[in-house]
Amino acid sequence: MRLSKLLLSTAIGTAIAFSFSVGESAAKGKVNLYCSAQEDWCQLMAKGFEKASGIKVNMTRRSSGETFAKIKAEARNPKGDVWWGGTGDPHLQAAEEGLSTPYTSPNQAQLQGWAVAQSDSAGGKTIGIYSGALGYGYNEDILKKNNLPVPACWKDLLKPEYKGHVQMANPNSSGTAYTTLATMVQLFGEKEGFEYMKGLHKNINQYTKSGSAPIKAAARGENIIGIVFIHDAVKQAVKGFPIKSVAPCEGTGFEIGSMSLIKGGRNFDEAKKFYDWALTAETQSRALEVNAFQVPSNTGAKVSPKAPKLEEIKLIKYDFVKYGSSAERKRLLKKWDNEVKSLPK
Ligand code: S7P
Repeated sequence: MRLSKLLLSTAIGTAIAFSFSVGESAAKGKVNLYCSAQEDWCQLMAKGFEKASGIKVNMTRRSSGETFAKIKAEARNPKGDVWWGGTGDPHLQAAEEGLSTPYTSPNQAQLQGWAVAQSDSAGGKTIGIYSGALGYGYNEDILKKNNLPVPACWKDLLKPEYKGHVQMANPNSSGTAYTTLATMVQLFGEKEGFEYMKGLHKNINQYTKSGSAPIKAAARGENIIGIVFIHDAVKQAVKGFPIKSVAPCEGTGFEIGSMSLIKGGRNFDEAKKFYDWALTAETQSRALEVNAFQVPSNTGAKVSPKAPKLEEIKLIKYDFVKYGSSAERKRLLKKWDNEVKSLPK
């Protein structure tokens, strides 16, 4: 296709994608949104779409692994229409297990290559909406009060002096924690990666359900170190809590936060409208209103200067196809349950 023709078709596509938002306050319909980002961002997305489209949004917020399990349990009688947010691995697993539907948005041309690659690897059944690096954060005040050293690496978290001071989520329910497990396996190799998780287990005070809970607990002074996405630690610091974030010295994994249309969803047309709207630069720029500092997938969306700079972080070559596959995710979670979670502290 010649460039002028390509630009024309992109412009027409974008116009179609936006047409519903203009003067459609009278539009009817509803969409059931399953949301796996932070509660405040989920609320903003739900209200923002209602305002832009006139379509009613019923939003339910759950962690990534929990949402995957819910969609799977409801497969014969789907109750959700669109799954927005959460780490990409369970979205890929949903695609492989036939729980989501392929769709190509007219706005796809505006996205970063990594967002489209996520879609391509799943036959168009999911798409990248943001990206962010894994790391950890700590409460600087309590760390000092306890005379603890400042950690800088993953291996630092194994030190006996941190016993009872580290928190992470359970990788079965949380996408953040599954990313942690898959990162250790890729960074250190499977044998050493599991030894690392076993060593870490000795220092863990609690496995939470939600991925960002450990850093929220640190912000409240109820925990010292939380293994989370770095943007979730920055969010607490921006709120004024004494939280410092760490991009571990050995290197680290990252997520491609994703969105999928749920197969058999009863409000498919409304779900597609939400999907198109969620990919626009304008919608993605609104993340900054709730201090969500992930890297947006739309190339035109605003990025805050406070956001972690992925190009300055030593990122591993995270294999999303392998670690988002149904067999590998199930295998690693079972192994973690059997060999790590069951160990005494
Ligand atoms: O919105 C922040 C964020 O960290 O939450 C998502 C996360 O998967 C949801 O929490 P769980 O770890 O409990 O699943 C991330 O995708 C996102 O960056």
